[in-house]
Amino acid sequence: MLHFKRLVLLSIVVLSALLCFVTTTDQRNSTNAFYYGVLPENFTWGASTAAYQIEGAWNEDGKSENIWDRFCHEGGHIVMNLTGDVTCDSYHKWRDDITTMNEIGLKHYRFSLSWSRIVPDPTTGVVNEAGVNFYLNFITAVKQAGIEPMVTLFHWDLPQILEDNGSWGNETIIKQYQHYADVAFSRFGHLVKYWLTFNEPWVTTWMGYGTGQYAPGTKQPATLPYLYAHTIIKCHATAWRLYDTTYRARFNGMVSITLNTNFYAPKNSSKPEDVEAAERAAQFMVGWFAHPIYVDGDYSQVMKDYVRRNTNSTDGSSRLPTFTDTDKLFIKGTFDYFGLNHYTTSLCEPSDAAHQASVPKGYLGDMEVKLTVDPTWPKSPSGSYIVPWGMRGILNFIRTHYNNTPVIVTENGLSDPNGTLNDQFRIQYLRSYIDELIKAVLIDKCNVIGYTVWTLMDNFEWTSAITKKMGLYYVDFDDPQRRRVAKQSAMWYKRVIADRGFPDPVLIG
Ligand code: BGP
Repeated sequence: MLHFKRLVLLSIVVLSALLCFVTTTDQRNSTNAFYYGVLPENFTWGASTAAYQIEGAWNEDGKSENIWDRFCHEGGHIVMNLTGDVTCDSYHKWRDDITTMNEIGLKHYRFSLSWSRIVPDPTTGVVNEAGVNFYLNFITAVKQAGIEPMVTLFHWDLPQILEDNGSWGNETIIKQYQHYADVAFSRFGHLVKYWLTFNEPWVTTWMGYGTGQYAPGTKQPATLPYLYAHTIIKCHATAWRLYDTTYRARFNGMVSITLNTNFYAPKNSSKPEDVEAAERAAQFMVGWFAHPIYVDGDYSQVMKDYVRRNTNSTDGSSRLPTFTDTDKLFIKGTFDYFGLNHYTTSLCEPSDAAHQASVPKGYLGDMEVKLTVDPTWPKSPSGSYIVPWGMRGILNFIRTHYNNTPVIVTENGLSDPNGTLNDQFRIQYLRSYIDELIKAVLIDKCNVIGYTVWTLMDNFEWTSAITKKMGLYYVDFDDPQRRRVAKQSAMWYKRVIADRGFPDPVLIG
């Protein structure tokens, strides 16, 4: 029996080595190979939400209007003109949320603060004590439940008054954001180990001000995303430096930013131009923010070159703004870990004339990449492609491009159309993506220290509102009590957390 186990162990080692050889060259080849593995004790497992998506109470206790309140109330943007006015009602039902976290055995819970609840009018800076107390009670209770709060300062819900004052184009927002961060660090810092300055600035800037699909619905794809991203990067650095100089010694927390990115794979990995296109797409997406923060304080050379050449100006100027040397020093190194939101993968090849003509002039055209998918990839009910090996790919991209910085996956998950309790396809999705993460850690030595499911419970999924269900818990939005009911995936995830991954049945058997 002992011999048999040794033999099995040996074959696993040999197989892993082989797998490692194959997959470090191209993650695609590992698609079907399930890999048993257990992550270290201190690896943190969690679930995510965001203020606008779960809180409701949009105008209670002194909270001011934000751009998502305005966008939903305006009508014409959201499915069935639904709003987040009540949604999961977590502002009143937060104790129920903590019950669900306990049931699953989460190690951390990621959620966001609503700026307009804490500082309703950032132009005066007056703090709303009712808003602060709401979060203080909530964070204290999460902590008492033995769960680490992971707090996002900004998850897209800009106070409307700041939007009206020139939005991210008016640089006084940097001081206003700094003040808001200061309030959060000083009032909650003793309870919070993980901070995130921004959730997905790519979405804020590109979808809010480029395509206009998201609040506030502005469509200026050539200019505003670049200008606003520039300010957001400065805001991030300002908050990180504030924590570093004023709070770190006392609270010893970790501050970072969460970036969303697909994995960009060459359409044909034996074509150098496709490999280059994949690198360029990644530099335009994750690199847009990560290169300044994690590498050298500045945008990547390829992004600078391509935006300049597509600006096509007579004086050689670019639509991409420039950081001064002082900015670069200030921005470089403003991280304690890497927050990653990852869902899907794109295939890349150089753009051709037809494709260039089909995309709006600006950000998408500037990168000169044609993004496609493999039509054989399975799709989620809401249409996003399920590509588990992309998780391993993007983690390796971060390892090689950003000096193997510790990564926390801050979002990953799947939608379903009806919120079924027997959500086997969600279990399949999470199982395969977590397995690729385990391969990245145990085989490729990627420095991943945490994983977070999007999302704890069905909630207000932006323009899809409550028609897109992504939760581990089902929420009945017709029930005034908004009861939360565990789906199969919640109990499955509980097991994964308790097991720290997928222990090999042969080895433990
Ligand atoms: C992320 C957001 C989340 C959530 C999630 C849903 O971009 O940070 O708030 O909405 O996406 O995923 P998707 O709608 O891309 O399937």
